[in-house]
Amino acid sequence: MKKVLSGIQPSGQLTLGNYIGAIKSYVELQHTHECYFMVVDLHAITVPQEPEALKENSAAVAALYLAAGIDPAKANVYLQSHVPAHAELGWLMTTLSYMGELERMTQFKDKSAGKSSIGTGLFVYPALMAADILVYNTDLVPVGDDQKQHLELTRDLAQRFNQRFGELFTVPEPYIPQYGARIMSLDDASNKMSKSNPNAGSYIAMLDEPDVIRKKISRATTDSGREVRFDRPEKPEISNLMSILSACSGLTMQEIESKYEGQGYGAFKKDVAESVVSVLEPIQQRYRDIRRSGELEEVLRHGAEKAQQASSRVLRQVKEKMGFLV
Ligand code: AQP
Repeated sequence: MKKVLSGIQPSGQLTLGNYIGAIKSYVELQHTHECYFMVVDLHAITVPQEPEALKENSAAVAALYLAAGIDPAKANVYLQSHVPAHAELGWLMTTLSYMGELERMTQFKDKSAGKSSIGTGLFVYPALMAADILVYNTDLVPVGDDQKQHLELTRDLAQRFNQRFGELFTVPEPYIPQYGARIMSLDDASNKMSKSNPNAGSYIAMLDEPDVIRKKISRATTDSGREVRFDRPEKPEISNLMSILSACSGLTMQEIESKYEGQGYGAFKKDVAESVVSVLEPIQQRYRDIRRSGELEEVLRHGAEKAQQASSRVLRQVKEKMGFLV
């Protein structure tokens, strides 16, 4: 069975972007692959996090995984910080990476832009992400297209290691959903929808109340004109809402275009909102049950145990090849 690994940072409330671009694929992949779905808390601290908020957000991300349909009997669900091999291989990968290649990462450039002091963790984090993936010899990594560059770096580091120390790492491939690989912000379709955006109107949180979702979508910026047409360069805002509707309803872009022909934006936006509510409302209900039940702790402990077994085998091989006494 091929292996899949992915993770989401507990750096705020998960958004519809996280759901469509990541979690939705996780749920599908668990049936056909050996899956490792982490809460990447070590990544979250590359920007400052309040300790209490980090704890709550970590539990919330894990509970949302389960609520969205990830089955802990099929997939390993755990916190990155509970499996020390990640941080250990992260250091080894850091020593294999070059300043120049890390400096080229657009996410680093975006997150550090305009800051007077930039954390070192933010800079070296792609090496930790590479370790997360390589420590299981992962085949496939479901990522939104914003993460493609980091995956390229992972592939380079895997090949560099294999050339220098002998074949060991699987060189992983990205798995990118056709639509929804990049859900954009509701107030400006030139930015991706992001949980750390200070304007809550720019994103739909997976735990937003249905009426809040309706309000946010009705207020979403729209392009001029009244034609519902998928055309990212000419109609970025409408194309974004179409991607959301397509991901939440299963309709193709063509079906959406013909359904709203001659109707203007009003009816279309209403249906986008209802499709999102119909996907998120049952997840929210299950989320509340999971948080109340107290089952999370056991799921995370069990997931970490299995991940620990798998990762320590590969880490040992890495250390042997690099010349550590093991
Ligand atoms: N807007 C998005 N559209 C599609 N996919 C998205 N992802 C995130 N936002 C979108 C995918 O979700 C996974 C986990 O992302 P993350 O939360 O660990 O980091 P991120 O990509 O930096 O997400 P955010 O919301 O923008 O977080 P902050 O604001 O904390 O930096 C990834 O697979 C990502 O592609």
